[in-house]
Amino acid sequence: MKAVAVLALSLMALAACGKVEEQTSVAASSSNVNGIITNTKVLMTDYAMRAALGTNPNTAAYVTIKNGGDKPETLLSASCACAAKASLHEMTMTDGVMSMGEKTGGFEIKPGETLVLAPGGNHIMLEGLTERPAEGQTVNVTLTFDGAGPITLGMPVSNAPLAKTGTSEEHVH
Ligand SMILES: [Cu+2]
Repeated sequence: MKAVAVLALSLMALAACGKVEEQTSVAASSSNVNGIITNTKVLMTDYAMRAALGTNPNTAAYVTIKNGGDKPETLLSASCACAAKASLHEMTMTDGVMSMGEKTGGFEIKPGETLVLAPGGNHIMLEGLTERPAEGQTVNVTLTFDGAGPITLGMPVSNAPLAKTGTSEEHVH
């Protein structure tokens, strides 16, 4: 019961996009990967969309992108038919207060480097949802790069995107 309560609390905290919680560090080792998509130079893993919560008009999507090419690659923009507006959001800390805002010019990924957009950090912001993405659905999000061009990902929708499943907790005594 205790584990369930903690999970529920963390979901509530994460549902508000502007609030950052430290427990989201597990995102990098996600088991909620729907596949790997490679487009010559960029490798995308750990992509997912957070399910629409209640009447919240906004949600977020996440992806990890590795630049396997020999030139810098910039993620310029994102788009989704599911929302009136999709943008790249960056988390910044100012005077101890975390806030999010649009990343002007996009995210540059140098050769061999990896861009992580994950819960609690930088993310794809989806504002003015025109549908209500729900757990278990797949929603297309298109990412546009300066070199690799547009790449569309079928993102799995989850109430706890990129979170580990809870089954391993059963072994704790
Ligand atoms: Cu945001």
